[in-house]
Amino acid sequence: MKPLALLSVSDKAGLLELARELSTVYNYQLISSGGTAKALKAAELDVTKVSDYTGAPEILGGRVKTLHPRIHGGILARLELPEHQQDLEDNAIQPIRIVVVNLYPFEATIAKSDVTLADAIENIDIGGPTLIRASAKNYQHVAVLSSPSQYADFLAELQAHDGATTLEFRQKLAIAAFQHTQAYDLAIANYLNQQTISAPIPSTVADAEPSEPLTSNLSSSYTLLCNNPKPLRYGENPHQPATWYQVGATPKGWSAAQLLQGKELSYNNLLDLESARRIIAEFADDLPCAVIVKHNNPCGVAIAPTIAEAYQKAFDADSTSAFGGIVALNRAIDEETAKLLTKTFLECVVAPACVPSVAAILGKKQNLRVLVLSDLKHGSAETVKTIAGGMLVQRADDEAVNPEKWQIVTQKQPTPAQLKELAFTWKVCRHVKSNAITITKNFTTLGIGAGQMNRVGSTKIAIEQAGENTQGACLASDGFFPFDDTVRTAAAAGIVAIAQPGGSLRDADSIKAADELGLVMVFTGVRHFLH
Ligand code: 93A
Repeated sequence: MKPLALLSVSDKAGLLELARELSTVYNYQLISSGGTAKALKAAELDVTKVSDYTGAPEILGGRVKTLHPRIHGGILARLELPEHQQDLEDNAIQPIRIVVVNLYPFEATIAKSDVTLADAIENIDIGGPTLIRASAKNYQHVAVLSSPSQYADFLAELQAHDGATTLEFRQKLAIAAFQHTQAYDLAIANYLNQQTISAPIPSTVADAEPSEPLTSNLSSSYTLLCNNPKPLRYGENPHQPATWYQVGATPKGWSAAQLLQGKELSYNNLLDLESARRIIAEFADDLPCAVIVKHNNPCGVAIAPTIAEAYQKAFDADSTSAFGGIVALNRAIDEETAKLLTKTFLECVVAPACVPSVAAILGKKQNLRVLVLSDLKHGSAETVKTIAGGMLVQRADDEAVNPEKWQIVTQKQPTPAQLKELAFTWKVCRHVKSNAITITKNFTTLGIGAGQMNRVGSTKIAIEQAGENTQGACLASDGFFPFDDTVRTAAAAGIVAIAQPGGSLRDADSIKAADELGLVMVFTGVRHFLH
């Protein structure tokens, strides 16, 4: 008796070539579901219909085609076991050792603009994944092909091993098979989940189209991460549809935060909140600290004996930029702070808790979004960005700052107070977009230069923002100084101590300039580019 190879494919690309070779070169008996059998017959290949082999017709309009013990028994049998052999014999089952399946095109179906829920449901393949998973489970004996892209390698493998496959090869096919069925099921789950979400809130911006959740456009590599899609009003701009996904099965981070009052969170709110959270996380266990973020960069950060004072200092650091800002606090919002928060227009405030009596005070600013996030410290372990045809994943830059490892490179040594200030300015600086320069005094930011294409440019912006206050202040730079110009510009403005990574070919020039001008400089040995 010829060995059986089962073929049941929706995408018939490459099918005939593969089937012909299996049948004529390797002497397999082909067995196929209705449509596949028809295609093979039309090409004059010798094929048995599954329904003829099982004696069970395809029923329910094709919903049951291959779900039969004579098929699954043939796939799952372990021929080395006498009891399996016996079962096959008793039930007139022939072993099936090659299975070629590709699934109903669910993702292509839901991508169609006029798709109905009924169409989508009918394109949920049940028998196909069952064939794939059964074959993959029994990879010790069965080779399973779940995509036409595997056919060429498979034929090469047969040719290289006299019509057989190696265990290693079959194991790789099994891994690919389980990855494939997992992604397939996730696409179904995401789609069905989307069907239960209420329509996005209509935009008040005249030209904004209501957002469509992006699930159907996401490649399977993203859908693997995504849960609970929540349509956002729009993305960075009104013409950009956007969706907020939870990563993982359990709500964590912003997915677990409580919105106590205010409008729905926007895409930009979430990005700014996350930037603010990353900075406040640096000071989570510190004295009371307040952070104000605008467009993903801090415009004010301060530490003070009370949270109200810290907020006021952060606000005064750059009150122009603080308008419309996002505030993060490392202490509960108390009444005094609540009163200060309502004095100006802010988009959001987040704190680890909220004193109950502040509800009435904050309630006066109905549009202010007030969030409680009990764990401000922990973010994602990785960051993800997309590029054409791919995505970049890296470990988050979240290692704790350790001044004990810093190297003092100038003749002048920092005082203990200066060292503390340098640690503060450095912790803020690492969260400013590159090229980043921060100038701080008394644990308060005075000037921040962000996102400039050259470092001196950032320094000048920070100095200008700080104004007269730079006398005696500390400065941090996220990257090393390629020349001594930043040291000279800083010294001229009255800066007394600098923290920078070091590591430039011309470090000696910067150190010489700092010594000449009587500055303290430390090398942190760590660079903190942020793009
Ligand atoms: O409707 S199903 O879920 N029920 C089944 O028993 C079954 N068996 C195979 N879909 C089933 N298939 C799928 O049919 C395969 O995954 C493949 O995509 C398709 C091939 O059908 P045909 O050979 O009739 O074109």
